[in-house]
Amino acid sequence: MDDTVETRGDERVELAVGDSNKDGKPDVWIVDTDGDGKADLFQFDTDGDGEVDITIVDRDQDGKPDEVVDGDGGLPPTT
Ligand SMILES: [Ca+2]
Ligand SMILES: [Ca+2]
Ligand SMILES: [Ca+2]
Repeated sequence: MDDTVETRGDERVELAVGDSNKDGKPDVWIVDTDGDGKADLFQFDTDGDGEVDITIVDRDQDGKPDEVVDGDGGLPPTT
């Protein structure tokens, strides 16, 4: 599966990066892809191996997921 999930834009502005399991490695990424300052891409590393396991896209930024895919959706984190 190497299709890149469709997002609002091609940017990757990481609004917040979290470490929910406190192992020192990021596992939650909240991202703005179109530069409007609002989050529209959410990624989670649920097993702590550093690779994204779930990607959620909120294309209309209404707070409700529009697409949920396994893996990083072709959009790996930069951090
Ligand atoms: Ca972590
Ligand atoms: Ca946005
Ligand atoms: Ca993982």
